[in-house]
Amino acid sequence: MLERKKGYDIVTEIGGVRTVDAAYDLFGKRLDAEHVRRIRKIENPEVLIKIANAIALCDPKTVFVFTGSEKDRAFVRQLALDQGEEKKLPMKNHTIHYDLKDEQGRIIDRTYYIINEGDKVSSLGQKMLRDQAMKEVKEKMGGIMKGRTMLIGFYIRGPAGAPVSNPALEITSSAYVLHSANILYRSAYDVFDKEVEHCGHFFANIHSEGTNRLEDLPNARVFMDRSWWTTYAMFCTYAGNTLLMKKGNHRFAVDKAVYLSNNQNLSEHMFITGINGPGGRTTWCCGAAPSGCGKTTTAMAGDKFVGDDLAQMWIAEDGAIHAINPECGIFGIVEDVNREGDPHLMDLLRKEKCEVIWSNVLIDEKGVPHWTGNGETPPAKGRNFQGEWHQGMVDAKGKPVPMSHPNSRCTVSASALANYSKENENPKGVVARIFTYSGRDSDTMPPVWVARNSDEGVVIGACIVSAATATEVGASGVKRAPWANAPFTPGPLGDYMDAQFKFYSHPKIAKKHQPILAGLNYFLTHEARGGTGKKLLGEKKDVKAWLAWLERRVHGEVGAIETPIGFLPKYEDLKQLFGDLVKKDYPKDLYDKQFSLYVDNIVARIDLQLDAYGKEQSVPPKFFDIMKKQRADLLKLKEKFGAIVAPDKLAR
Ligand code: SPV
Ligand code: MN
Repeated sequence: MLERKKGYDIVTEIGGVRTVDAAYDLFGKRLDAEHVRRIRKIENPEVLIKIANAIALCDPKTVFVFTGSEKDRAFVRQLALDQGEEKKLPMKNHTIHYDLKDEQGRIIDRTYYIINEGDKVSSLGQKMLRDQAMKEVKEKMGGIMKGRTMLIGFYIRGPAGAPVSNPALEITSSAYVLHSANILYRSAYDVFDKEVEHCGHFFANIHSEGTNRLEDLPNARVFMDRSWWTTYAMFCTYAGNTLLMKKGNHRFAVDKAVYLSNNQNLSEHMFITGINGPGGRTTWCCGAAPSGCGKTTTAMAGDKFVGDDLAQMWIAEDGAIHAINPECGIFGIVEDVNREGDPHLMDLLRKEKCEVIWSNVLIDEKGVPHWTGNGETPPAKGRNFQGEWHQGMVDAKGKPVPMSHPNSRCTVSASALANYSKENENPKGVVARIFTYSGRDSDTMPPVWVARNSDEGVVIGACIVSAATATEVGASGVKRAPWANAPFTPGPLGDYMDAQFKFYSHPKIAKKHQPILAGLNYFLTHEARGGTGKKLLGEKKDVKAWLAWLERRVHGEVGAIETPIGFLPKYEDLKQLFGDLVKKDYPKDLYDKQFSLYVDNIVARIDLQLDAYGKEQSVPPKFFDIMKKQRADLLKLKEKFGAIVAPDKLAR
């Protein structure tokens, strides 16, 4: 359950502005004439009151109302340079931003949902009661913008007019944050009132980096108020902690889909990409993967790029699942981005194509960015996320300091990509037919498999596991990563799972638009399949073959081998697709390694999930039924064929 507007709105409680007149009064005192004129163009009372209270809380010296004009965009870029948050690089419109060396990812240990007494939150999230959160916000954010400029931006998460787009305010003292917002989101100053009226709500985000010293980091907080759809972030700069229009508001969109959409919306941590098929058709695919597991690369492997991080879906009147990307840019990890695997993204990074905000990479003496895995010759020295750097450098514990932080990023506009699709601007979205789930799984699941029905597909999503990545500060080991969306799922996972079951089996979905749900895994190693070493069995570019196989499968053009975990591709089909699309041979022995069922591993994985979900509240019984049936059927196979079952044994 989710109760909107329960308890009090913290910023209003602290700021004390409760009427439009009081808001205007405050604007008159705090804004210059031009910005009063700008803010007066906004008429929605709740928006005006929220902004006035943010000003009252943070106490900035000046207030800048961002209209989205070219002139305003230039102002924000310049301010980021003047405030020292970004530095110009020799390549035109490229800048570098550094986050403090101890804030190179999301600070999950200092991130909280603000809740009311009795509210249930996900077992994977931290919560704080409203009164306590108010105390912290007041203490830590009171007067935090003294002597500074507050920037106020109006955006829409998604194309204007789409039924699941959400208007959002970004209020910050960081010009880097607003600059990033201007690349990643659609500015909506002119249509903000209309969009708020259409949706009946807006998301609000208030951030200040404060003094931004290393010693401030213990005081850093990320708060998300589920009842008032407002976020607060302080003493931090990493965009995943500060540009809360991204993952902060994604969490609100997840709540909205799970609790308020009648099972007709989903909000997912998924890319959206179009795959060209025979006869000139395009089939749209959405895919989930935990942060740092190749989601951007998979999106780029498509022929028509829409988005690489977030997807919001709804079942439309035509009986199809439509999807939009709430964003219009990429905040992408650069590690391992290279010519071979990511030619389109490389073009933006290495040629003078568009604005790029680099973060936390190495800048050499000539002002050129470098990062680990770029396939180029590394420089001897330079400056990176932790200061001066040289080849062979080790930290105080003797550990090598990498050239770039593994969570180093680039912020670019998606429209600059050679494979960008204008469908990203279509308020009707794209009709999505393929949904994939993947993780960083070195030893268990095959590169691609398709669920036999939507319920089994939901279970594939529920069972993603992944090696920890650098996107969260302090994370290590192998973790469960349900739907790759659990870090952004505010409510109990059982509620989320129930919403997934109901969405994908919704009677409104027409037969001809029925989607397929599939698992993907790029990370099987030689050592897990009888060889030696941690080298991967596949290559990045193989993704094209897996996606193409799914494209043919959803159109009923390729057969499959039925197994207890779902359908596996047939060798001949893959061989053909590898030859045509990846331009390489696909040997049968590689197929056997990749697609044989390693029964003991899969059963161990099922047991892990049964155990973990057994401890969660309100998990639909269907989940346990499916897992137990798969387990029993796998053990039957083992009895008949042994612990390693080659796909040919199951082919009929
Ligand atoms: C991710 O980590 O999933 C990202 C970047 O997309 S962040 O904004 O940190 O969430
Ligand atoms: Mn993400």
